Amino acid sequence: SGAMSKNAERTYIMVKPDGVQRGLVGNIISRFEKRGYQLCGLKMRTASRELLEEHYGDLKSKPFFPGLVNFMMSGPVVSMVWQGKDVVKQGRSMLGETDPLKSKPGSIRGDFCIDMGKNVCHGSDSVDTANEEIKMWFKDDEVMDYKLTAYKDIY
Ligand code: RTP
Repeated sequence: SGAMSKNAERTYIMVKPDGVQRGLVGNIISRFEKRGYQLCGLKMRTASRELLEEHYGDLKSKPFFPGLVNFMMSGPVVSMVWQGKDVVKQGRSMLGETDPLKSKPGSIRGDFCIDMGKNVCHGSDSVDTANEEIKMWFKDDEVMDYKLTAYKDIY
């Protein structure tokens, strides 16, 4: 049961409006699938200001906050819940650094962007934050709980 709960870790990954505009949704989903993670939630919508101000609540005092919220409202985003071993940390590492200049080729940001303001994707920075963000962006019945039978030896 220790192993079960470890593999049940979940994170919130979001393709930002620039990633959607540039047709990167499929590539990003594919990276998580191929790595071995399980897709538990998936939806698209243009987020409200209220939701974005809650999501970026810890950045409210930053000078870039208004621009960040406006950019995030500029078009639809794709929200995802991914599940599996160490998925919060692994997800951050697959995304790359916030600053694309520090992002290594091979990461999503390292492969696809050069601008901090348009860095393609978001990933939760801790297990606690992940659980909060999943609650913000998904209703309970929009997050699936199912067994991956093809990987029954792993999961
Ligand atoms: P994210 O939440 O989007 O995954 O990004 P993060 O944790 O790596 O970085 P965070 O500090 O939470 O910043 C959130 C987003 O704000 C934009 N940003 N712009 N112009 C700037 O100095 C600046 N700093 C951050 C980025 O788009 C970042 O992803």
